[in-house]
Amino acid sequence: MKFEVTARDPRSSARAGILETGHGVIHTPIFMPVGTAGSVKAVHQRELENDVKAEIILGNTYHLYLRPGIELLEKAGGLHNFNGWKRPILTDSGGYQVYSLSENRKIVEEGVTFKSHIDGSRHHFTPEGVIDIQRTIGADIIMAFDECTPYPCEYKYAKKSMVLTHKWLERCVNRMRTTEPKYGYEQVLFPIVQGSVYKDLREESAAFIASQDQPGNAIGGLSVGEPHEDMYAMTSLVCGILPADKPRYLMGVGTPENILECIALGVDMFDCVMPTRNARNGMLFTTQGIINIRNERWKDDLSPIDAALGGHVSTFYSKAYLRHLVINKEILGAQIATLQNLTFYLWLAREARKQIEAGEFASWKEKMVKIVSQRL
Ligand code: PRF
Repeated sequence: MKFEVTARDPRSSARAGILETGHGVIHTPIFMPVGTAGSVKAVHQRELENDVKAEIILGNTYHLYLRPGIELLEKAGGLHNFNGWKRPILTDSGGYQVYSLSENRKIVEEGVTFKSHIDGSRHHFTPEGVIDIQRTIGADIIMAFDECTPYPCEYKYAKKSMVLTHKWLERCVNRMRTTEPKYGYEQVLFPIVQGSVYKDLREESAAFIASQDQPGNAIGGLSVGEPHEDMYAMTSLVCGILPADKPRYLMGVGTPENILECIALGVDMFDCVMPTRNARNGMLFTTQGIINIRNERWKDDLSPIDAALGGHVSTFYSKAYLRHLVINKEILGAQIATLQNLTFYLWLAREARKQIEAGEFASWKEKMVKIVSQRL
C-alpha cells in the first residue's frame, strides 16, 4: 500500500495525501462511513458512491463473524462480492465491540472469550483468529486486535492493558506475515495505539506501534467519554510520534468539530457512527449547523434541507417534509437524514483537503468549527 503526502498546511499539522489500495485510491483527510454488518444503514452502495462520494467504508469483525458468519463470506468471495461495494473496506478487529456489546467477556493473554449479544452463544477471539477472519472478510485494511480501555481508567489497569495490546500486536503482525492475501489483492495491517489519557503510556505505546513499521497506524481508546481537551492532547502527542509518511487513523471520532480539530493535529482518517446513528433520531449535520429536525421550529419550513451542500437529497426535500417523515418513523426519513449527514461529513473532509492544498486550512478551520457546531 502506497501513501503519499501531497500537501501540508503551513500553520497546523494538517496534511493532504493519497492512499493507494487494492480497491482504488483514497484521498485524505477522509471520513469512512460505518457499515457494521456489511451495510451502511439505510444507504445503497450506489448512493454511497455517487451521492455521498464515500471512498472507503468500515465493517466490523465482531458483527460479521456472528452474522452472516465467515463461511458464507468466504463462499461469496469476500464482503466486496457479498455486498457489492467495489471500493476499499476497512474492518475493525472486534477489539472494541467485544467490550461494548458482548456479555460475560473474559480477557486473558491468550485472547477473549465472550457471549454473543445476539443469542448468548460462547466464542473465543485471539489475535491470530481475528486476522484470519479479517483476511476472509476481504478487508483491504485490517485492524490489530486490541483492548480499548474505558474512561475513566486507573493508571495501573491502563498500563497492563496497553502491554497486552502490544503483545497481541506482535502476534497480529506475525500472523499477517505468515499468511497470504485471501483474494489476490493486498491486505494490510494497522496497529492501534492505546494508553488511555496517560501521557507516558501514550508515548510508550506510540513508539512501540511505530516500531512495528506497518503501512498505517491508528489511535484507539479515545472518544470514550474523556474531556475533549484530553482527546486533543493525546491525539497531538501521538501524532508527533507516529511516522509522518504513513496514514494516521483516529478511531471512532467524532463530531464535525472533533474532525476538523484532529485534522489540524495530523490525523488523516476518521470513522464514527454519529452521522448515521444520529440521523435516525433526527439529528442533521448541515453546512449551516446542527438541526434537530423533530423540533417544532421546522414544522412548516418548506426550504431545502441543505441547499448549500447540493446533491439530490439535500436540495430536493424540505425540512418540513423530512420532519414529518422522522416524526412518523417513516423509513424514508431515516434514508434521507442518513444521506444528508454522510454527504455533509464527506464534503467536510473534501473541503478540508482543498483548504490544506491552498495553504489556508488553519484559518478556514477556525471559521468552520463555529459554523458547523452551532445548533440551529
Ligand atoms: N479500538 C478498536 N476499535 C475502536 C476503538 C478502539 O480503541 C475506538 C475508540 N474510540 C473506536 N473503535 N479496535
